[in-house]
Amino acid sequence: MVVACTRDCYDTCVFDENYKPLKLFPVNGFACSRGNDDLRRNSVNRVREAYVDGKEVSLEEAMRVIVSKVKDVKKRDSTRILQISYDGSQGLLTWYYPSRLWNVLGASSTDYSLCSAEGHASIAARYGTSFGATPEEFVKYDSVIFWGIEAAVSFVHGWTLFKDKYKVTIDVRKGITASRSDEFFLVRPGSDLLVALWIARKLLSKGYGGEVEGVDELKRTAFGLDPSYVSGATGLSLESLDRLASIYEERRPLTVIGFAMGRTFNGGDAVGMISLLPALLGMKRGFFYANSQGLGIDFAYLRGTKIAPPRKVIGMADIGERVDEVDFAFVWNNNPVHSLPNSNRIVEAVEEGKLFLVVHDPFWSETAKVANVVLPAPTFLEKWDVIYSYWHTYLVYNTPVATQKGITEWDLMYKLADQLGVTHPLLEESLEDAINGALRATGVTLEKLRKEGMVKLNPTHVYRPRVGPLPELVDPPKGRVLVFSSHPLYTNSQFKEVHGVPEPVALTNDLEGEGYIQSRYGRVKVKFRKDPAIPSNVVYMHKSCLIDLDGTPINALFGSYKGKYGGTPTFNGLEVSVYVLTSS
Ligand SMILES: Nc1nc2c(c(=O)[nH]1)N[C@H]1C(S)=C(S)[C@@H](COP(=O)(O)OP(=O)(O)OC[C@H]3O[C@@H](n4cnc5c(=O)[nH]c(N)nc54)[C@H](O)[C@@H]3O)O[C@H]1N2
Ligand SMILES: Nc1nc2c(c(=O)[nH]1)N[C@H]1C(S)=C(S)[C@@H](COP(=O)(O)OP(=O)(O)OC[C@H]3O[C@@H](n4cnc5c(=O)[nH]c(N)nc54)[C@H](O)[C@@H]3O)O[C@H]1N2
Ligand SMILES: [Mo]
Repeated sequence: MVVACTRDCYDTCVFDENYKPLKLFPVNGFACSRGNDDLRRNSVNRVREAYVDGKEVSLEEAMRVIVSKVKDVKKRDSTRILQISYDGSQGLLTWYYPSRLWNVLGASSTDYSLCSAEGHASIAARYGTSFGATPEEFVKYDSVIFWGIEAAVSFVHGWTLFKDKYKVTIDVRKGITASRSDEFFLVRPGSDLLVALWIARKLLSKGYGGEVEGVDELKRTAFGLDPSYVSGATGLSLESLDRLASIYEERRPLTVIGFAMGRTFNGGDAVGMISLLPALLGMKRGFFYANSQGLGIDFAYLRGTKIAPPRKVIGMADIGERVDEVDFAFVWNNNPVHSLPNSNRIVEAVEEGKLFLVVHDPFWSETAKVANVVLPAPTFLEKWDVIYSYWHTYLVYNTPVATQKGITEWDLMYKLADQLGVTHPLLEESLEDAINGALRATGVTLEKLRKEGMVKLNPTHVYRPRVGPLPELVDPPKGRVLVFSSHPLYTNSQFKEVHGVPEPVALTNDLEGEGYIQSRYGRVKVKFRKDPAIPSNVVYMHKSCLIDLDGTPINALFGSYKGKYGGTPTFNGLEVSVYVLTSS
């Protein structure tokens, strides 16, 4: 019997029934601070009852309100209903399966682009799939390049596997990963494509690249680069750029590409080009980005989108801007006020009575706090589910270890369907059949998972690398840009229960005191702290900072600017101006 930490994290740790981390590779008997905090967090800040307009009501009453609203909006235009979910829990039943109801109803859907779609799509354009190295393959390398990833914080188990190995970091600031690496290359934000192209040029000029289809076109782009432009734009001397190429040639490192890279300026092209570097050297799948899309799990089957495709898609980058197109939003497993661009517009639409917002969450998230209806959800410690990892290849049958509070996502879906009077084969398929249908290509059944607790998948992929779409050479941002990274104590907006609401602190190398960050979309008030390690062109914040000093979401700074491959909002590299109000 095992429990999986179902949160949005590379590691997806697995615990025994006493909630001790398994000694099994790659969990290796330890968890991060969040994994260690989970049991005590489980009883704090919980949504315990249902609420309508801030008043406690019975679940039945809350559902009556939802049903009447949905019927009303659906009569006019079902696409004015929007379902919003993301990766608060990585359970197949918690996250994916409940979409069926909204797809059957003809509601609008998001594009699930928030975190990593940009990189997935760009790598898939070169390899057919974004599936890269597995943990078992990580340990075969004796060196690693952490490219745009604060791995020592965001990917603790992956980082630990390289403890005694040669580590190189490429980042726009000297973070923990960079400080603990053998070599560090400080690049200008959004210039990674040029760095990667320079390395490619060096390797191509030495005759590498023969196995990669379309390499002649890449040569034209790479050999056409002006060395002084590349050096100026990236902030790296030609010696440093050449040094990186030699590291690739001599050490043949694994390249770990951060999700953060897909959210940078021109990040899609950068991720694609970086992922190709090992292929130029003939290293088969010598990169890692995220393996979720190559496990063989049929997520579309779970969501029912093959049979009932969403009638309309509003990209996650665009929801704030297009909030006028929505009258009713149903949110679960996501905290949009924290995480979506332009989220202040979502809050305003609710406050103005233009948007009716329903949130199903175990905790009082920032979004639950402003919602019209709030419903209590069990945490992953309180319900069974099937969990996958985007790094290792174990599928886990999660067994509850605490008494259930609230209503599961699937029971809520069945009840709402029943009260709405909708019937559809997608809503009649049993949970077991839905899981087995989604796992068909993996050869694993729910029965086997239940019996064994966890089962290792062995996905196979054809390896035929190609250059794919040629990258666009655009100038990186020139001014100060905003950059985010993971906080060691929080996962996105989670863990305020243990550590409090993170202060809106922004690090720069010169400012101290309260002041504003201003972008072309909005303005937020923060506390500036001086940190000499931050380059003068960077404003750095933890991505768990949610709300500014005046109560405005930090994401008021963002608009619908997004990547061209997967539509991921560009959270890193937005040009901002900063100014201090009072000195302290
Ligand atoms: N502790 C903890 N772990 C987490 C999470 C968490 O919230 N807390 N979140 C999880 C989730 S949802 C995700 S997506 C992953 C994110 O994990 P990562 O991919 O590691 O992303 P970040 O931690 O956001 O930041 C990575 C680094 O990118 C750098 N960076 C920013 N812009 C650029 C650029 O233009 N070029 C280069 N080279 N570097 C740049 C930042 O300075 C930062 O050091 O981590 C997961 N793990
Ligand atoms: N400014 C800025 N914004 C960003 C980023 C950034 O770097 N900068 N990063 C982006 C990234 S990488 C990501 S992944 C997103 C993350 O954004 P979110 O998806 O909003 O992240 P989480 O805090 O993980 O929130 C998920 C919500 O799911 C709830 N939840 C957890 N378990 C369950 C469950 O079992 N059932 C239900 N119903 N709910 C559950 C949690 O309580 C929480 O309220 O934010 C993005 N937004
Ligand atoms: Mo993410």
